[in-house]
Amino acid sequence: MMMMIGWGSLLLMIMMIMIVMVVVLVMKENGLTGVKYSYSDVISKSLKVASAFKKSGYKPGDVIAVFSTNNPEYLLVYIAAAAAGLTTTTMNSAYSANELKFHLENSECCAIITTEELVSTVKEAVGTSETVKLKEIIVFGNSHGCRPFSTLVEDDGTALTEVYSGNAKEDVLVLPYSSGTTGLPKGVMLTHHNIVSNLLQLTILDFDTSDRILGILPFYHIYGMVCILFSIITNGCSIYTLPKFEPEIFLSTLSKNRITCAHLVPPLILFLAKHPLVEDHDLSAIRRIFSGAAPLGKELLLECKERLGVQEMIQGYGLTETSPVVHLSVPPIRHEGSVGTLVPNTAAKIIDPETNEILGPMQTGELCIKGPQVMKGYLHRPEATADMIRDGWLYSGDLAHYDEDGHFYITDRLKELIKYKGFQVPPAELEALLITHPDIKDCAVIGIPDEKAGELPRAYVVTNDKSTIREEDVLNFVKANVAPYKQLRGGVELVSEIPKSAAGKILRRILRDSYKNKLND
Ligand code: 4UW
Repeated sequence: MMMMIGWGSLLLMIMMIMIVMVVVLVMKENGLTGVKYSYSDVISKSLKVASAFKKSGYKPGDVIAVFSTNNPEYLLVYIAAAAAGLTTTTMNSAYSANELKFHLENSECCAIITTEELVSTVKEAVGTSETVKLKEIIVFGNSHGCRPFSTLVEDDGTALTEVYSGNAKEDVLVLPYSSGTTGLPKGVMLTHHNIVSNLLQLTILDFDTSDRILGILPFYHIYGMVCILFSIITNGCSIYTLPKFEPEIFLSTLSKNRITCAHLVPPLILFLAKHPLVEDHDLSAIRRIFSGAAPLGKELLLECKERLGVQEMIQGYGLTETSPVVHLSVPPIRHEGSVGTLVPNTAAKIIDPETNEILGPMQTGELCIKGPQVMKGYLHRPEATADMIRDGWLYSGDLAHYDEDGHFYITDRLKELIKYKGFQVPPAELEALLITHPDIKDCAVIGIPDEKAGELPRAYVVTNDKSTIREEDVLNFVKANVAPYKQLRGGVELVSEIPKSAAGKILRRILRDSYKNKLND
């Protein structure tokens, strides 16, 4: 049985391990800042920030946003918000002002915490919106007209008389966004119960307080948020944060700090397996590498394992909607291409997507999931929630099979989602943007395979009769409006019509097959 505990109980767990140092390191453009917090620092500072939130008038259920690259203070915000009963929503730090505006409006957040570099994007997003009702912009550092985060950390703590402990199964702890199986990004309501359950499910992995973890994957995405940042709390490890990937800094952080566990995505594993720079660094302290968010081929996994001499290459599978972990290839690992077995207290079934019939071992179908980590639902989207969770089962939109030993293999995606380097690129979002172009009358976006990035977004565009726009114009139009990771790196093709079903649904499979055929010609 999963216990009904909330974040308050987690804080108590931190207190128990607070003698252990959490060493955090942040790098800025010009080198290391070397900021360090111990666990006791994290608790005392978080509670002060929570008190400051209370003094600002934020009440349980209010939403605050973090729009930032990785830094150690991220953890303070998450814990402070939880202690004050607030919900934290997060978004990609590469968002354009338009993308940010949608997120701020949709999540109805009352405050945003951002970096000096991103303040102008926030101001642009707020400035063009009548519905964004931010009470304040808080900044890590200093920026004109914004409240420095340091003033919250310096609060006297008096307004927080007790750590919030509401209803663990109802209260939303975090609100990351995901497009799910279809459509635009939606707020994924993950309760205290969801997150704490998943952290407890993750304790099947033996971490040690002497483990040193790399925090390079973004803390705004569910993988970095839960599997990396929150899980250090349950494990008592140290974390070394990095705001972005730069080959030399990435490698020297791994080697100088004798990192023992690195949570990565397939493109970073490809880098470690192939890049010549790797030879110049001593990575012998790494005992464990995690991979998730996108498929990792067996050959690449073995190549990286062999080159680095890593004992364990662990794959994890899950979705934002499942907090995220559903499967883990827990050591000893016998099936290298697999995402492993189900984590405790979780059930799965594979069904035929056409008939809903439950399939047996080695039969491929849609993976459905049940467990305490399954989201409460999508914010303000009951119909999208009902579409994804039916009879208590979450329909993942992924195609998978399992073998006789209960090891699962993710083989394809049924849903329309594209993943560029593990980041979500919802085709519906790009299609909605493309159709606003005066020369475009119809369009469709699909993902095409790419060795380095996993997938690249590619657009098929039908132009108006008198239009003279070319592929390049479409590329530039998209480039000007979206975050860099959503650009049409897979190209643009001008076509005379978009294949659609009788009900008007885009037949993406036909476009994918036609792209494959073209390659083979
Ligand atoms: N293999 C193939 C995989 C895999 C995968 C995810 O952006 P989201 O919503 O969420 C994530 C979650 C990442 C994650 C989960 C559990 C875990 O242990 C871990 O680290 C070790 C990371 O990215 O995207 C969800 C979609 O991403 C694909 C799949 O299509 C899923 O529906 N996906 N993990 N190992 N595909």
